[in-house]
Amino acid sequence: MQPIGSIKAEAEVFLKQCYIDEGIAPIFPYRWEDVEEEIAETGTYQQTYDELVYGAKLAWRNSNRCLGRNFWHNLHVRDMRHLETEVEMFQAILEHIQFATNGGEIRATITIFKPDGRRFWNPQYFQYAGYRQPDRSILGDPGNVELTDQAMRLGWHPESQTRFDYLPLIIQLPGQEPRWFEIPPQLILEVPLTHPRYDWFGDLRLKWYGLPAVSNMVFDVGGIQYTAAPFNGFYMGAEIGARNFGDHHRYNMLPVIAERMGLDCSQNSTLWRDLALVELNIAVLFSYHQQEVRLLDHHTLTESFMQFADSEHQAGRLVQADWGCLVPPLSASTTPVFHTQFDGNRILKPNFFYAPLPWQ
Ligand code: NRG
Repeated sequence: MQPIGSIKAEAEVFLKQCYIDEGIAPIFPYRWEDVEEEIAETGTYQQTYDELVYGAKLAWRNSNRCLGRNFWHNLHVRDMRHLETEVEMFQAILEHIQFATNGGEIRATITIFKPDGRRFWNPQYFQYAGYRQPDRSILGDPGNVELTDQAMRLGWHPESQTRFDYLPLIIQLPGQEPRWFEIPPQLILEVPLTHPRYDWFGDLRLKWYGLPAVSNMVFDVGGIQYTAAPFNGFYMGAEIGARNFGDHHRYNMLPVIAERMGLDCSQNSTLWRDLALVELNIAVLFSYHQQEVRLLDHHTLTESFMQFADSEHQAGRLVQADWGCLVPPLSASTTPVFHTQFDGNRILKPNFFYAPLPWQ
């Protein structure tokens, strides 16, 4: 529980801004009177649906590491604060998945649960397990080894271990043991990767999911911390092509692809990694487009981010940005963001924050 003083101070700043921006400033004093009373009586206050919607959009706009912020106006906000049990929450997540996936026409969506410390252990709805092998290699996604250990500790056991097993969704209510739930596979839109010129690419049997839904960040708004408020936008191709499959400590596919391409991998200076990286990214963009699953390439998305910066300036606001996170992980200097110095990297609220790992 946070001190009343800080809830009150943050609530006042947030609500004032909300009512001014929404063009209903004259209502603010009445609303504030009620909120002050509610905080005095209960130590906290209930935000209205409209305040929640406004706050969630602002939190997105304030996310210094997000390149997709030009779309901040288009966020679907699902108010699920009335739900109590893990089963009810899981049901709401399945609905989130269906609504947001929308047959590939991904819709940016956030589902907000009761702000009582409940949380998801998974960083995203969809995460592939990473299994430790006897020879110390990892089967699956090495990025998820710890979460996989935790899921197994809680009693989850996959029928057979493959490179692409979805981990169960782990939900924990305050003061209780976490419970896990398996997401029905038919709800998960997946994209098998193929390449427009390399027929052998399909033989690698790579695939990824369409919906990046972040479930481990705290939505912090007006003095209230929504510890379970999963949200999604859509992918930038390079998240998958450069990082998830390209990183040495993830699926590490560059050596395999370079070999299939017949590149000379004996020296760094042949740039075999760079050549393989570009072809891998082409495969991601090509496959998602062909299957009509919404995502953007890093050129188009960074251009859209520059439009966001322009419109923010036109609205008289500064653009807070974490340059190092916004610059795409390949071909950085071919994108406009690389050549731009933004106004600062201050953390404004409302915003989304990381919480400490739940099992530590
Ligand atoms: N890089 C991660 C996903 C992080 C969030 N990315 C988004 N978020 N696009 C990955 O899975 O590759 N979003 O809300 O759209």
